[in-house]
Amino acid sequence: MSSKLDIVARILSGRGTKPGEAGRAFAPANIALVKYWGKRDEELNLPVTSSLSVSLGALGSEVTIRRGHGADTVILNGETLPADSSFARRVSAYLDLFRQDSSMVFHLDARNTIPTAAGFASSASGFAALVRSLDQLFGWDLDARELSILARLGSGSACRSLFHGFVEWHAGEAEDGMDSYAKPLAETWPDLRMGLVVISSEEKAISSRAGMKRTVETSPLYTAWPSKVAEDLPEVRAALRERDFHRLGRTAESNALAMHATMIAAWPPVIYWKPESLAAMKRVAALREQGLAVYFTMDAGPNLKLLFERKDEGAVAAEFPALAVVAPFGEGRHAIDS
Ligand code: 2P0
Repeated sequence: MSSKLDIVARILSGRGTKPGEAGRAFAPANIALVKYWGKRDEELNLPVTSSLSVSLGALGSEVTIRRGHGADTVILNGETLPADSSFARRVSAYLDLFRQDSSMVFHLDARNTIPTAAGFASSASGFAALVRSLDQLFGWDLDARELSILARLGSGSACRSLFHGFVEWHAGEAEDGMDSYAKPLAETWPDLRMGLVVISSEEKAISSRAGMKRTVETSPLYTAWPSKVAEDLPEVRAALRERDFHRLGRTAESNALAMHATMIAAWPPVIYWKPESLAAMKRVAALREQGLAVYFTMDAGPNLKLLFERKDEGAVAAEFPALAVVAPFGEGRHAIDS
């Protein structure tokens, strides 16, 4: 079995080893339309299934990394994190993969261009931006596949945040995961909109990492998940090719609900929904009954992400007054301005 260090050594062999002054990079956040839920290898973050996401354009993370002195420092949105905080520890453990000796320490400054309270922020854009900034700092000049694999070692969904637009993470089959990485799709959809319905911005009680592990280990419904993804991936690819919004929306919504069904059947159950989440889901269904083309997706949390098209933005926003609207392909306004 390969360790993270084995994979890093293989990818970096023959690459530059002399760090420069600094590295700085941006990576977008991403929202899955066909979800990643469950690993076949927890060390390497190798997924059971492929997944497909859309990146959120200018909304994501910007990371600057420099060589430091003494001990690693991690600044998030202008605040220095305590070294024993879970995020700082996770970043330092990841940086351990790249230290040439124990005296090599780093100073990392990460800024989210999405307000954390909006609930879109995730580790995905952070690890993707960190990998790109390390590539600059060390002058590795890695290709997209190698960058995506390194990002996956930090957080599975980070391998998709290397790219803009629609992105597919190919699960791969190799034990060492060298064939498990993300690639951008050619399709675009300038009129596609995503709206965030914030139900709660509190930190969740169960991390997605722990939630997916418990689901794989205990949920009797998990065996159905790979076949659900195998049906949904070609549906979403076809919907993107044909710009068929209803096909996209219903597949994404059904995929998210199937994922939540697997976790609800775990033991102890993994339930991220709040009563207000369910109320919002029912509102979306009622609006569809009235003829409005709106669907939702949900991740490992209580918030809903609405899918609709530009022409319906006014009608959807009227029903969800605090809606933060994102244009993943950059046209139109970004309603998120913290
Ligand atoms: C996704 N999620 O596809 C799914 C849907 C949450 C629900 O990817 O353990 O933070 O770092 O590989 O990537 C969240 O999981 O987990 C996630 P790790 P990650 O977006």
